[in-house]
Amino acid sequence: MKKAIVTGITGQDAAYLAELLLSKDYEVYGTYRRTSSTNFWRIEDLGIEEHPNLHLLEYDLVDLSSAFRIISDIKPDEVYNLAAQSFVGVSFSQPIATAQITGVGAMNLLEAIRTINPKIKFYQASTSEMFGKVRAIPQSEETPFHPRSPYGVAKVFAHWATLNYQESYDLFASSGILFNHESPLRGKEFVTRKITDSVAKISLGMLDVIELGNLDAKRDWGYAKDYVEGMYRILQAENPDVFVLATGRTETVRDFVEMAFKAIGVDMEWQGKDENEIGLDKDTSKTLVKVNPKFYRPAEVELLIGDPTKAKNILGWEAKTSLEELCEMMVKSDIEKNKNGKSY
Ligand code: NDP
Ligand code: GDR
Repeated sequence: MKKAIVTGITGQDAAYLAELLLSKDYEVYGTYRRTSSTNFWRIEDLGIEEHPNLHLLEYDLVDLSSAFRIISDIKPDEVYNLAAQSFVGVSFSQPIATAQITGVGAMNLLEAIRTINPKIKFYQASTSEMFGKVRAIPQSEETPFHPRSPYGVAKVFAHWATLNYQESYDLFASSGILFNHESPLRGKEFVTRKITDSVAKISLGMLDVIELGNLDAKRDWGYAKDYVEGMYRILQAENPDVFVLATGRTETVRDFVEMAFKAIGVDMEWQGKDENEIGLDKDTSKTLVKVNPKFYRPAEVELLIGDPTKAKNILGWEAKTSLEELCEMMVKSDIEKNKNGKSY
């Protein structure tokens, strides 16, 4: 039975990846950090929290000694480093913590692996945020990086650390450059889930208006469950490498809002510009969306669209779920969660 450590088990991707690895008969060690109230709702939602092959381990990414301990105690075949301070907005207010967790945290694990057993395979959760300022459309493995946030900067460090350890110590250390991927398990601080949860609340009469930041930002959004399959395939490939996982389609935040309202049968129209822009119900003229500059970022990533050709050719991986299907799935799930008073 193969053993995998998946860091960040309380997060979206680790929950789906753990589910996938369990279905492939792995022994999965999911790591969480100690907080005053632990939060396992995602693995509970997936019904895997009591799976006999899922073990929960306390681990903080910034603690090098713990990295050595978990690698030597568990003796894993594969390590998927999915834990991070992953919210771009917060990285502007907590840049140093983000650098330590999201950047140095990855190197702690690499150090432990190369010292204890360089045969352990390592996956680093890299991100399209490393591309930042648009240098090419679409963005591929060859596109230069220009991060636009402390989060992006920290992820570039972790990405290059992964490649450096691969080249220097011959580790099977790979990096997946994943574009935005969402799901009903997405955190509510991220824009898609904020929108679908708010639309659900509006449809249930629990909220009047959604306040958002930059409506013009364009993202390449896919379904998280499709993407964890790609992570798994990256570590089963013949050689360690870098792969972009994306859908190849980009839409604005405004488009996603329209799609989410469509899922509850509401057609929208837009009036005004920039911070005065509002979104209205076409039939009733009721205001549904307002812009609040408090959600703007000091530097924005305007346009992301990925080129997943390499992943398709080498891994046989493709995003399967359309944005419309994903958005509808999230709105429906949020309506159910809000109805049951269980809106995490
Ligand atoms: P989430 O924010 O849902 O999960 C992040 C996880 O990291 C949580 O379990 C969190 O724990 C944990 N964590 C945070 N700080 C620490 C720490 N100091 N020590 C240990 N664990 C910590 O992220 P996603 O699941 O969406 O993303 C997974 C990874 O992929 C992240 O690294 C993210 O940056 C990256 N990524 C995500 C993309 C996406 O679109 N989702 C796209 C590209 C990359 P807690 O619950 O306690 O906060
Ligand atoms: P992102 O995701 O920064 O791409 O990082 P997020 O959903 O936070 O923002 C996407 C875009 O929407 C704009 N936006 C808003 N964002 C939030 N959160 N809240 C708002 O109210 C709002 N209004 C507009 C943002 O400005 C941005 O342009 C995610 C994270 O999962 C990262 O960890 C990951 O690396 C990248 O995706 C790929």
